Amino acid sequence: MKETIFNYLLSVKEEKGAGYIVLIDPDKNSEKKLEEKISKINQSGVDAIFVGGSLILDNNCEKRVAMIKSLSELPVIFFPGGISQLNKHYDAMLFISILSGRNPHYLIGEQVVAAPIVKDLGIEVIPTGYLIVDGGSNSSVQFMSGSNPIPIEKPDILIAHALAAQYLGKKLVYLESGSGAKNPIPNQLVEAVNNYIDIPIIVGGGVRTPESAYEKVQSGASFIVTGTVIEDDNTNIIKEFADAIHRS
Ligand code: 1GP
Repeated sequence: MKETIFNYLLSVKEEKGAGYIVLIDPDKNSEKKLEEKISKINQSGVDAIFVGGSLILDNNCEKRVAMIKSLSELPVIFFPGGISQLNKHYDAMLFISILSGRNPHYLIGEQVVAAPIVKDLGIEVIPTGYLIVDGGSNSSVQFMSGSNPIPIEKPDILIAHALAAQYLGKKLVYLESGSGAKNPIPNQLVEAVNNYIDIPIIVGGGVRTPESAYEKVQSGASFIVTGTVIEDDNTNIIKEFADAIHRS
């Protein structure tokens, strides 16, 4: 099998039961903090790094991504907040379509603009169906993408979207409650989706404790993403997350 980042992720799932991915927002991290954070990530059993944010407030995104790449001992995967964050330093990217929304720009518009640049840069793409689920607070991604989240009391709607993502040929489904969400996606919803689809599920948004991450894995998540909880100086918790996610 060709050695790709996607195959690496599949092998993590195969060997460890599930993977732990840390999200770094290239907007919020000073260069000094980045160094400390990535050194901690390298030593804590994390499987990959996602880089991206809904909005970048300066012109230093590429510089920070280059820095993350040079410091990281793990694959650095672009988790796109928009084409302005695209550059040559990523090992792969989630080629995301926000299937839960009905905004054509994030269903296909942004992807068309990005595709030729991605080809030119030679970045591996991982087709990903992105489903925004209500996390109990207004999320940046919801606002920036102009899309309504799927209500958590409507599991059938979520299941149908996840199945559609699979039938559209996506390799991953991302169940996103929004960065800093009040509530992470309920375990029963992860389980319900997992009972319907065969492709791996990524869960992110509002996961704040290793125990909660463990429960999502037990419910069928293949990858857990945390961002907010490891921002600031809370880096000691990274290893606890990795251990809990790999415990299953
Ligand atoms: C957001 O899923 C990620 O896109 C992570 O969310 O920042 O809440 O961990 P948190």
